[in-house]
Amino acid sequence: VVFREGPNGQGVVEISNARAMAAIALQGAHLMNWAPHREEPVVWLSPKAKFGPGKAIRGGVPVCWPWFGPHAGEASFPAHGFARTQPWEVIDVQALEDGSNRLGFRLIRSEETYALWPHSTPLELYMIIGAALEMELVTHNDGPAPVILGEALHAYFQVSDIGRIAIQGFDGCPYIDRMDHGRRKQQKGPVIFDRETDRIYLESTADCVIVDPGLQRRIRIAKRGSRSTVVWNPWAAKAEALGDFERDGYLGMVCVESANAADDRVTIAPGGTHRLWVRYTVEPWD
Ligand code: TA6
Repeated sequence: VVFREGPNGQGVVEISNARAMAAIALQGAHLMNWAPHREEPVVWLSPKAKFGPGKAIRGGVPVCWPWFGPHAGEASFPAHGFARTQPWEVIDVQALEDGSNRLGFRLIRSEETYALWPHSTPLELYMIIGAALEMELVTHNDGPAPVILGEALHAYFQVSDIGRIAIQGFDGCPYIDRMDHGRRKQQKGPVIFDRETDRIYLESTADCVIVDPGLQRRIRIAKRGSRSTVVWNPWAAKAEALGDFERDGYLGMVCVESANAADDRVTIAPGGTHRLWVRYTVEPWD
């Protein structure tokens, strides 16, 4: 495990262990890439990702917290909350017996963040970096009143070609189609892509699998403590407008975000703790 200065002067933690390689920026405790050995990188990072204060890194696994999407009441507040653009500190580094590493991070709160979110809710993120990748986002409520939390691990996965993959695991799930005025629809069969896609799958607690014939691999996403899953690909025009995608970069990625993003936001009672846990594994192509 090596600590080095990153592209924006922020710290970066680099891990190279018996099972995998990874890099995490301290801005946002933002996992930027993860590659199990002998595998193509599983997590996608835009070659045009921008690194700077207040700017979310395009790719990896951004932490969306303590709200998802635009703020319900204040249009000036940052989309997807502030955790992903704030500094975090490392609170734990362990080498595990199976050759992987466990890292712990804590969000550093400030006047700026209390102005956006006036609650005492310490936030920690734990990762186990190995042949699988586990992440657990832990929110404590140290305040006197219940808090309502929106959140997502907004993971970008590398794929061979968005037009050739399918995502299994949502058959029959209701979803909000954000490309069709938020209309509620029902998924039939696997999710496939031929246009900008931005959906919140509700009541989606089962594993899902990204099936990628081009890379001959299946990426399994397991989760606990998350009731919705956001599936997103910006397609050409939106990717161009966002400005931190390479030309045609959208073809090589898909977001599958384990979330509590809609009417499944989480209420944490005073003294309570909420955990959102995910595990990403690559399955052989049989
Ligand atoms: O998760 C999907 C989404 O909410 C899209 O609507 C799009 O806004 C995407 O997140 C990226 O958001 P960002 O703030 O990271 O550019």
